[in-house]
Amino acid sequence: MIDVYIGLGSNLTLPEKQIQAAYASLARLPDTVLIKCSSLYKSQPMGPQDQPDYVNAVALIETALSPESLLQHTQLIENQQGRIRKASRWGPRTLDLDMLLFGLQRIDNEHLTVPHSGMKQREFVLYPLFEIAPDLILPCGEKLANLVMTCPINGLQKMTNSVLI
Ligand code: A4P
Ligand code: MG
Repeated sequence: MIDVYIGLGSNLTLPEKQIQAAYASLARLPDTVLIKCSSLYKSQPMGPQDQPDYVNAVALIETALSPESLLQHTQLIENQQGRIRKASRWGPRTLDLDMLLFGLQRIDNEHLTVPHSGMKQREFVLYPLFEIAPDLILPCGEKLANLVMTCPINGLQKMTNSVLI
C-alpha cells in the first residue's frame, strides 16, 4: 500500500457537499483505505476571477492501485459529481481531484504529472496538506513546513463549522 495525497476543490453546486461526497467516494475505492481528511478551506479563485470562491481540502489514502488506475477512478468520481470539462483553463467546477503525491514516486507522462505541478505554490493545497501531514517531506527533499512558512495565505480561511464524515 502506498500513501497518496489527493487535493480536492469545488466552487459549484454546494461546494462543501461536493467535497464531503468526494471523501465518501474515496473511502469506497477498491484496494484503498481513506486515512485522513483535512478540514475544508475557503479560497479565492486562482485564475479567472469571475467565478465563485472555492472550497478546498486534502485527503490521505493508502492504496494498492497503480497511479493510472487511481486516476481513472478519481476522474470517474469527478464525472459522477457532474464535472463538465470546458476548454477554458482553470474555470469553475463541481469537483476537481488532483493527485498531489503518490508515495515518493515521480511520474511524468501524457496523463499524469506527480508531484502535482502547482502544489508548491498553492496555499489551498499546502495549508490543508500541512494540517494532516505536518512532518511531510516532498520527493524533492523539501520540508512541507518550510513551504507553508513562505506561502502567502492569500485570504485562505478554515471553515470551522464544516461537518466532516
Ligand atoms: N493530470 C496530470 N497530472 C495530474 C495529477 N497529478 N492529478 C491530467 C490529476 N490529473 C492530472 O485535468 C486535466 C488533465 O490533467 C487530466 O486529464 C489528467 O490526465 P482536469 O482535472 O481535467 O483539468 P483542470 O483541473 O482544469 O486542469 P489543471 O491545469 O490540472 O488545473 P488545476 O491545477 O487542477 O487547477 N482556485 C482555487 N482557489 N482552488 C482550486 O482548487 N483549481 C483550479 C484548477 C483553478 N483555480 C483554483 C483551483
Ligand atoms: Mg485537476
